[in-house]
Amino acid sequence: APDVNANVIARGTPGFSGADLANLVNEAALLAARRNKRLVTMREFEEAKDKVMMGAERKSMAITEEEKRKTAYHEAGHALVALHCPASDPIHKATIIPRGRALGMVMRLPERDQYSYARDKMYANLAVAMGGRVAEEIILGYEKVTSGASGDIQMATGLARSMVTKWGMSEKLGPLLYAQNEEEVFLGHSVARTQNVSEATARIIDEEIKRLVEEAYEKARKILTDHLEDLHKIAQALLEHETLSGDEIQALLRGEKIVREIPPDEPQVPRPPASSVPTTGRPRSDGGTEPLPA
Ligand code: NHX
Ligand code: ZN
Repeated sequence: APDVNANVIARGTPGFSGADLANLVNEAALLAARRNKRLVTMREFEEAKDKVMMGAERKSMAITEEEKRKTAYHEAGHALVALHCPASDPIHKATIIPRGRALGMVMRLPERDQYSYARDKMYANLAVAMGGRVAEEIILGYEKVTSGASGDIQMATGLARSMVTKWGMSEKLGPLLYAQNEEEVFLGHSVARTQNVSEATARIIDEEIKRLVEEAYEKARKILTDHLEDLHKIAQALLEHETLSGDEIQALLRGEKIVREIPPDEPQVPRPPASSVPTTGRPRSDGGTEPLPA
């Protein structure tokens, strides 16, 4: 369908500037042009959005079946934990197509603009972050767990640290700001690390961060072991289809089969000569349109 749903694009591009959106529109137009299409459709917008937000697809990357299986279970773990955390943003898509630095990812999207961040969503995000590593551990076994979850671990640790040191979310530490080990930057040089918490407090901060992340790990572990069949279902479907939307994952778990209407790559509309390059630009008074970059 050629309809472009601006609402869906808006939901999927939180924090984009006007320039970012212009770039997105250009990428989508370039994709359409490459496909000899006369119209830019949602399909091009989706692909352009993924490229702009997460880096280019790396379909040529040589990945072993074993690596694919590991990635499928890791992403299925994130997805299944997200489905069981009501405070989590809904899943937009899960994929095992490598992109940028990642072998796979689960993208969640907020349903509307968010102006604040509540405790229940933080806990959900911690558990979802742990879901990938936990799935690896359940499926591959302790010995075969990989370093791949470093990004998830970094995200979860950073979130837990903010909760404890900035957002007053630890009972033990209370609603205080603990600016720990702030780097002093003087004339572009980092001069000294000022210690503005006592050693005793620093220890409690570390303990509280660890507690939050470990509780999230245990929560993810419980969800995945309680719903192991669903974990297998999602991973298998990822191995088969490579990318699943959030709706498809939910349908799958309801027992529905995933049916794909494969959109024809090039709807064979005859191309009129010359000015047939798809454009999203505003028509000019001379009848032309804004040029696309080479
Ligand atoms: C490697 N890359 O280094 C391979 C090529 C665990 C299935 N041997 O968590 O791709 O393992 O849910 C930000 C963005 C580390 C931070 C990407 C930190 C990629 C991504 C290394 C999935 N999906 N990890 C993930 C992944 C890897 C990496 C990152 C990052 C994997 C994982 C990368
Ligand atoms: Zn992950």
